[in-house]
Amino acid sequence: MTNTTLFDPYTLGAIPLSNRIVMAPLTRNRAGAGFVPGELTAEYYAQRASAGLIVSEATQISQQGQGYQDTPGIYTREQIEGWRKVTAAVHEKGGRIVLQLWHVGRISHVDLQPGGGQPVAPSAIRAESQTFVNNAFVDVSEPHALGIDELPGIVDDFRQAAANAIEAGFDGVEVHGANGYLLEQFAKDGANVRTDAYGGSMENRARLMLEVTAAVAREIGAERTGVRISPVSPANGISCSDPQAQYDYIVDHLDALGIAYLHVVEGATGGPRDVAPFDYGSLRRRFSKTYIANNGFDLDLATSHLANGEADLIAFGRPFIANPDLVERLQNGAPLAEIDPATLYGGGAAGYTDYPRSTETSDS
Ligand code: 8OZ
Repeated sequence: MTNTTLFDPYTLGAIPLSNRIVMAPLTRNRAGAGFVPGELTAEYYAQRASAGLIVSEATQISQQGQGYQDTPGIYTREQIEGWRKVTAAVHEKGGRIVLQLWHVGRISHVDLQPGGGQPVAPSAIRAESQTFVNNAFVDVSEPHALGIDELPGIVDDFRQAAANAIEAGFDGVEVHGANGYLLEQFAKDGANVRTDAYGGSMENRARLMLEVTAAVAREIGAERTGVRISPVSPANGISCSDPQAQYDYIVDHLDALGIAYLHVVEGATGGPRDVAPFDYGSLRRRFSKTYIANNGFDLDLATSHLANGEADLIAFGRPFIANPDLVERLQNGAPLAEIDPATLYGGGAAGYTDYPRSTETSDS
């Protein structure tokens, strides 16, 4: 047991944090034309800058990597300039923010892909999942299997996106290796039936995630690089027959890269923590640097996790949507506001930047 609390400062690799509360990545679908984040997004993140660390919403590294309408990118000059406004606004408030680098793989639709082509995947297996495009939920499109000669280009897109993130003023990046998207599609055998060096064995399935992370860490520094994983989450129609062995292997090799943090969605993303048996302590022990735990935490569970040494930092997702001052509310025991599900994805300021701070509520 330790006396560490959520409100104690922490040093995450190269990034000093004022507390141990992380704002988890949250997709909000409010990017403007050209998938560029604007002033409203800067205001949204600045309102939440009292988090020790903000992990941005998932951000596509290329047009091919996009799977939902109006999500932001980090592959054009305009996107870099848009994000610069966000990082400046967060830093102005004393906050810290990393960018989550995203390639959706098969969780996409032809209407979002370059030239209206098929989405890409490790294998030509369509996910039992839906995406949001043309203002409607629709089944994802049939993907095509990536040729082995196409993989270096994807690794390089991640590398370039990481460089762009640093140019845009981010404190670091998080590689999105979770939730049924491209890197997890390679890692989990429910989506990967390849017979080349990127499929079959545990080592082969882990290869793309490890190559991407190594390229990103080489580009911007391991001390500014994190990875998010979700070993047992069925999100986006994915499955894995050997998650403990596979993720023990992945985490051993992520640790060898010397990256700053591991961010683990424990259980089903946005759902039950006990969806399947899994020993997260095994990942914690294998990873020598910062372990961020996520999924379904409240103050009590977060406090006991820190006290028991089960995590260094705790990431809260949905509570940050309706509580821009979540850190202060947790610290003061103030009640938490509930989200309006109708304004989660897309739209403007309503349900995005208009949730009041606790003090504003009691003053009015
Ligand atoms: C909700 C809606 C769309 C995408 C994830 C990036 O689950 C997402 C996402 C979440 O990681």
